[in-house]
Amino acid sequence: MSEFLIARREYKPRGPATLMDLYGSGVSEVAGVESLELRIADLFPKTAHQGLLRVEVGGTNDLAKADPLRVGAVFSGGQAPGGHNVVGGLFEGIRKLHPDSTLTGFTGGPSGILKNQSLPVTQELMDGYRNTGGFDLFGTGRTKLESKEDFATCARIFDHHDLDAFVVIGGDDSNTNAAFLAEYLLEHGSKTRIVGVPKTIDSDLRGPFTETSFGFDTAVRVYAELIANIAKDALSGRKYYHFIRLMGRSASHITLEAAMQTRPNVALISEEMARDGKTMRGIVDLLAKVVVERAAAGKNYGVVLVPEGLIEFIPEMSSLIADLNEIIAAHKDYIESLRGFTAQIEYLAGRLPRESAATLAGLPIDIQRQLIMDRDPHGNVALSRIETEKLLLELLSSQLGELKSEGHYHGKFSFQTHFLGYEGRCAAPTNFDANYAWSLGLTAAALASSGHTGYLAAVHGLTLPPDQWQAWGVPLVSMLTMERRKGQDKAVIRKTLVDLAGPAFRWFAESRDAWSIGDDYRFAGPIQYFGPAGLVDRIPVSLTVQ
Ligand code: FBP
Repeated sequence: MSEFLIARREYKPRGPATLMDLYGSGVSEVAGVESLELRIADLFPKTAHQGLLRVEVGGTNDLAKADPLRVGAVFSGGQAPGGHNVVGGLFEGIRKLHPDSTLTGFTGGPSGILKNQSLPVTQELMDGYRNTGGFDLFGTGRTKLESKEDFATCARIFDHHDLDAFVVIGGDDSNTNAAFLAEYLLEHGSKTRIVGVPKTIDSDLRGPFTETSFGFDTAVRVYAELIANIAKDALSGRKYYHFIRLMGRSASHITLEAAMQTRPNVALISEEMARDGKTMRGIVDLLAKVVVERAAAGKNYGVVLVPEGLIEFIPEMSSLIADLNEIIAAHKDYIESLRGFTAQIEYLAGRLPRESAATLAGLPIDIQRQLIMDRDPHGNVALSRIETEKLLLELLSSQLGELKSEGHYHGKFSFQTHFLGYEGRCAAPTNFDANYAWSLGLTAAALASSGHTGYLAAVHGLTLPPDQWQAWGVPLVSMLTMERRKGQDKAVIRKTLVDLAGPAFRWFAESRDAWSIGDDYRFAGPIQYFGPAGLVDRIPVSLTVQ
């Protein structure tokens, strides 16, 4: 173990007072059922009637247990800093309620359940992982559990392990699956209760009781440190534009937060581009304007942030992706049987509507290739592999060339590209994420032991000191909506996008003009794990602005 990990292990996560003494707490239903869309209510006859739960001291459903609890857990989807602390909180919580309670981790993600691959969590094991990044304790994966056969296998495996509860630590898609699994298990008389935990660096699993997901804070702080370093480099060398694509799948929460922390010259927010109906050409115009103005001020350098999901929000590109998704879903086997990229692209182009075929044909070959790559098991296009920043740069370079030939631009345009994503997903959690994830684990323990099923563990009030946070159980069905996936209408948890009327975006929109021409770069610095509270206990800026 490194000196850092040894020292960091000593950090004792903080959280709501109610969770710190689970033995004296209970879970109460505090609000009735939300009215659900009929198509969704019909899919969930057993769980659609469930109301909001709160974990509180002396709640109606006493948590103290006469018998030990047997609980299982799995990581599902992309890594997010704090995952090990969720497991730590869950383990501590069920052992507080009964010292002989056991926790079994299923390995390699949801496929580990189907293959019955698991390991027992012990105190000694947990001690080595407390406050560490990564999901390496159990591993993770993106297998989607959605068929009746998958659910039947889960029921059999849970029964084999005699599990009272099972905790899914996952994002929107994984928690959607958790809602269906909870319903299936109830319907088939299984005793295993399902609890979800909101995980994802993308922070797109938000709701009235979930201000962000765990992992977001740490990941953005890593990116902000790197962006600020790059900005210093740009300012020192004065010869490059740095186009930095940031992870985050569809929503631009990561880019918005990173921009608030670092103040780049331009930060594109996908949701705003979509609201304004910006085409690819419109976005390139916007970038060209900044480059031309900066050149006039003698500045041939700068920093531009590009969210990885941008491409899905550009009207012609989103139509193309939707059309491709439908064709790929319907003809997957045939397309895979075609030999080589050219044959595949010709087949797809021949089936696309005319406008989409024209859009596809106008794209560089590399981007075409990236757009038709395998979808993930949830039907999502692999956004992290689409080099949107390079597409923008290709178009921008040619536009600047035209402007130069017309005498409107006299600068020099050289660039560097970066993609920041995987660098931040397994960093050691910040204090905020360490506390938040631990509290979510404890909340999951409370919900698991109270016998409720089909709930998302939620910890709310995150701008307050951790001991004032509140713990909730939100019915997963209340988060569902109908969406088109893989060519079909499906009940899914909708990704929460940046709210353009919300305080964080408004603050950004009011501040950014000064950043585009000035060099207002803010040196965010690295995550601090030791030192004064003002440095170590920071929380995401986007949560604090009013
Ligand atoms: P989750 O939604 O599963 O948490 O994944 C988040 C994410 O990091 C996205 O930001 C990114 O697009 C994707 O995972 C990358 O996936 P993979 O790890 O499969 O390359």
